Amino acid sequence: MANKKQLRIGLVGTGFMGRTHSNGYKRIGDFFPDLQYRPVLKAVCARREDKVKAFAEQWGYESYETDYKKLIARNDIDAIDICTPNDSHAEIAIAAAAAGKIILCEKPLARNVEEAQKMVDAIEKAGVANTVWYNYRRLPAVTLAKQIVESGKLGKIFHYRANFLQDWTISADLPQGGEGLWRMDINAAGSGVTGDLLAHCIDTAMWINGAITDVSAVTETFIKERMHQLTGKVQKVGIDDACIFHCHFSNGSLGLFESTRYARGHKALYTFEINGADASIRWNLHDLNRLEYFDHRDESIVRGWRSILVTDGDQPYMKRWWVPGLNIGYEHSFVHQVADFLESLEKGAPCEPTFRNALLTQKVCEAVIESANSRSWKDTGVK
Ligand code: SOE
Repeated sequence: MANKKQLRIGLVGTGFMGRTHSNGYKRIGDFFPDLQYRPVLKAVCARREDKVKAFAEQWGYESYETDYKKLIARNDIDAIDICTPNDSHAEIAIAAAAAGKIILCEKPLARNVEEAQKMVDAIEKAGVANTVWYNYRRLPAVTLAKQIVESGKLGKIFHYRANFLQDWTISADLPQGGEGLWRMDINAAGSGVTGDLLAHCIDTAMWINGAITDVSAVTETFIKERMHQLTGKVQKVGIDDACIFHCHFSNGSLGLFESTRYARGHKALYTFEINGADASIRWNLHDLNRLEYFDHRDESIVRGWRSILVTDGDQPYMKRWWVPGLNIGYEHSFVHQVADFLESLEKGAPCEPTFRNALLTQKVCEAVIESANSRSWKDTGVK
């Protein structure tokens, strides 16, 4: 550690994402020992003192704060990592940028394009390093999918198809808002499945297949009113429970995307399939180390879907882990994101997706919601 540069982390938020990010920081020293930067878990921040204190003890943070402004004001913090509900991303990021901090922000960047644009302006004015945690990019099989598409093996791309299916909000008795349920509250989240789940699909899709230029969407809110956990009152539900959209990519291919929290039996099934003139690939999160590949150029008697177990040392990230044939999991995508971020600091290069890149995903999400509301095609403004 003596010869390493420290990146002193101030984490804001102690929920599910606070845990995934903290785990990411903690694994780096053991599995990416060659990186020059080492994260130091300096402080964690959340409003409730009992919770933040317990989180700091459990995850090994040296200290805690209950006010993010105090965290940002500290001289012993280099980077602010935002893991709070979406409604506070902009406020915290803009304050952190003004204080010259490096910023990592959980997805989606913001609730809407207006907020996201302000965040981009703030970090670019401050000139601080930044990234947004679209973690699925960094699963080895997903990174390999990008490499295969970039190699041209698929030929001209015709179709990109993605789903993100869950079933946790079907009960009408589930309240909206407050702890654990802020994703159900339009004011806290900005949107429903579009910003929460389709944002992942859109980020991966534009990373692999280029810009989504225009969209036509339909959304549905199956349960129109729910009790709000904070007020105790029954209130209108403002989020989209389900969203389906189709779109054009700038490379001429067609996209088809579906997300819902009402697909009984599915907890977090993220899938995509890409069809090109010569070959196709498909992937699903429940078998995350596997990439399936079909090549029409194979001799017909052996032609069929190949099942590639992405665990070899020459496949993305895998030389860092075990030996060929042994799987890694969901949490490793966050470790990889930390590793890539630290490497980008070392090189002085941007770590994608930067805030500016995540703004593009935000633009597509917003166009999707606008299209559904107006029942018309919408340009995304992304090229
Ligand atoms: C929602 O249930 C959720 O936790 C998303 O917020 C995450 O981004 C996704 O990766 C898993 O599902």
